[in-house]
Amino acid sequence: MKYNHRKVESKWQVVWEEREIFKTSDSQDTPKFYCLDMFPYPSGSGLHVGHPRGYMASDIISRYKKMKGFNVLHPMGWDAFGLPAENHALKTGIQPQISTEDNIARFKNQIRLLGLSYDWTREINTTDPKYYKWTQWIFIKLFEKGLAYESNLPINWCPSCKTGLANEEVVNGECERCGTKVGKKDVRQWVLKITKYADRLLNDLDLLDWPEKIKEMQRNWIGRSEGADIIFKSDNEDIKIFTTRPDTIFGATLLILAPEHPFIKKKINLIQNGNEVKRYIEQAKEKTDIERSDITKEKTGVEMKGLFAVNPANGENIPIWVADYVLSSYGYGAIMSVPAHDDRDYEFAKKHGCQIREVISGSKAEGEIYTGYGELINSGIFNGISSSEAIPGIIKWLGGKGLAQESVNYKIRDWVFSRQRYWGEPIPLVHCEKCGIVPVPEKDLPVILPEVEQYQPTGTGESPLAAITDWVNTDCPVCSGPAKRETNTMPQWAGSCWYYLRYIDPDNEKELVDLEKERYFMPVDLYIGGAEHAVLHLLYARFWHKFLYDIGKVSTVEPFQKLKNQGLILAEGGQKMSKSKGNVVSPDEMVKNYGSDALRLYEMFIGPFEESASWSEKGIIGVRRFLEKVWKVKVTDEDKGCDRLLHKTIKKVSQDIDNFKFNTAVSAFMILINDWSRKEVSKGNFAEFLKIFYPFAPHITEELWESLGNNESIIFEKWPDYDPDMAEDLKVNFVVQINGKVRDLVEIDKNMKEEEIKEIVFQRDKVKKWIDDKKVIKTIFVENKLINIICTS
Ligand code: ANZ
Ligand code: ZN
Repeated sequence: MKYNHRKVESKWQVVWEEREIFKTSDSQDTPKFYCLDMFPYPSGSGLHVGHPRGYMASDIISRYKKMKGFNVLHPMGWDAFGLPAENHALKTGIQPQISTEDNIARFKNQIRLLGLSYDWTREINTTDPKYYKWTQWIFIKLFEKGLAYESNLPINWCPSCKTGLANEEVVNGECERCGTKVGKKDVRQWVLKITKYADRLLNDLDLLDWPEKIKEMQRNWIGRSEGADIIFKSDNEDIKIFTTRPDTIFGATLLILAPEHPFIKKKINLIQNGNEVKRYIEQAKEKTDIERSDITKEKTGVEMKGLFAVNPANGENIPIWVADYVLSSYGYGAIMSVPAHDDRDYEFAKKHGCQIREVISGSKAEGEIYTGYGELINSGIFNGISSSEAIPGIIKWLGGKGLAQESVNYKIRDWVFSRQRYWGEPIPLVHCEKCGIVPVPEKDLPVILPEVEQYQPTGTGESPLAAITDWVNTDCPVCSGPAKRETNTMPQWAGSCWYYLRYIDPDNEKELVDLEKERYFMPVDLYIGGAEHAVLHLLYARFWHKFLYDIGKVSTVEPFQKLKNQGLILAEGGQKMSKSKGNVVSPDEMVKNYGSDALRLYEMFIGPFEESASWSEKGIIGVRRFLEKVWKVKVTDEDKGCDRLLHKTIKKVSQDIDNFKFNTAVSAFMILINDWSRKEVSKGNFAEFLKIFYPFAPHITEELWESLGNNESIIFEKWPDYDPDMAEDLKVNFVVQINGKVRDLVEIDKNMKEEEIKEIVFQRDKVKKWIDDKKVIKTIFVENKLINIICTS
């Protein structure tokens, strides 16, 4: 009978659903395994074959763990708030509520066709009020603990999306969503104090089994620097600077302020060239922080003539400059500039003719400066001391005069959390003239996102919700007086900060998650998704999780114990798949033509899981042929005895799944089936093969399993054990003779051919020694026993 994948696959998808075999049990009598996929944003264009590569891997792991006796939690849902649906609404007038629902239906259908083993009874959708009630609840807890605050500082603003953005959403100075250059704007906003968790977010990375690359990106993003705050006095004012190199202070020959520094405004009348300074400050406003800190750009700046600052180490009067490479957003927006030992300061001083004084001795190349640690020179009482001693020494010395103290700085900024857009969770706060800002009481949650007619962002810093007066006007929950609702919405990252908790207890109306269930299922044992979320979702979720830990809602300090990133699948030819390039391969079509099992198997076979790989239609055709060979294996009731290759395959596949080497597991299957296509295979052996093949190609294996006379799904079978002795390659001790005398003994695989053995043998020192410069005349070979090398004597 021919292998008809359409018939087989749709049959089993229905059976699985009807028998609810992927339903996760809440009873806690077996060990659990929580296997989580990053849930998708249901976009309008559907999935391409690259998206589900991670889902296929997590599906293999989930089915494998289930057969190993774990109670597997393997859920799926929808991260459905966000700009694309809203922009679509702007273009077409179709409500985001409706297009989102359509897109989810489409995605779900695509995912179903792949035969993935999700427990759909736990499906969640971040735009469902029953879900976002708890997103709002968490926000209120953050607010109550002083971790959500209102701010009016200038923030990143995307002029195209007409909304504020978090630092993490600005990539190389551009909006993460639309690529428009991001500017600054003064907008009232809600900010979350992620900085309060900076140290824990940094330190606890050590607890995680994550790719080192992602951990390093988070470390850099948090950017912890140890150093000192030092006060420079000028005209009776204190100017505080942050430095990581207090040991260089005797070489601080100028003080440089960021253009936004308040000292400048305050003293503008004392500055002889005040107009020039003002002009410079205006120009600086046009630049982004990225441009300003670009090391390849020329270091511009203006001296503030008539003003001086006192270097607290040596009492010298040093000039004060304004320069835009000093950022107002880091440290105190002021630096002590040490041209002899800092590259940027050196460039600046060279260009503007400022004094350069060496204070650390160290060897350097011609025309360069020394930026390392060393011995102090030109540094008064600290001369001759090493940097490592001088750093605490100088801090202590100046500290005694009240001019310095140890300090730690972070690059990470608080998280700008409000968006001036429509399609997001309303921030559940009320502004009352009498009571101020009041959180909406828990009993009144969720604050439902009202339907609007106009999605147009206003661009004024207010969201489209501000125009719905009967929604905005409300009663104050405290005094019942007239009050107005907060009209900003949450960013697209809010719902994904805690969704993994909701799968554990999706219908709980009293709590975001039942504590006992949480304790059983958490942490997530394996999290699979793209690497592009390194400092966005993966950092934000860790932050919320730690907060939930602090208020006693979760029991683990980290949410995701192990993380794996899937590599991209590129188009044939190596380009990125995209709709605009017209090179997208649709999974639906592949499933139709070759079957879901073929697609799953091919995406695992295509290359190492974490590396990118190019699609090839020939490749999937090859895999499909392999499945046909599996279909045609001749099974017999006769006992054919033990099969060494089968044991070897069980061992290899088990280890490969544990190590995420799905590609080599597929190769192992191919080797086995090639061997089996030449013989008859006993029923028992074939059954063992089906069990290990099942996680990779579940439909065909269910069908073949049934044809062996089984009624239950193969998922309830126990993962096969292998006999370690049988799984070993057979080895033999092989004798090497030279001119009839035994000279060496080598262990080789049984049945090795003469040519292969020669390659090994002639490389051996013991053999080389005896042959030396003699000529080999002939060899005598006895399989599995010996080789006799006859040479000239
Ligand atoms: C004097 C000095 C001498 C410095 C030296 C470095 C080398 P990280 O490691 O990134 O934390 N700095 C401080 N505030 C700044 C700001 N707002 N804008 C631009 N630069 C700023 O860098 C800390 C160093 O960056 C500080 O140490 C300061 O320069 C500079 F041989 O102080 B240093
Ligand atoms: Zn009130």
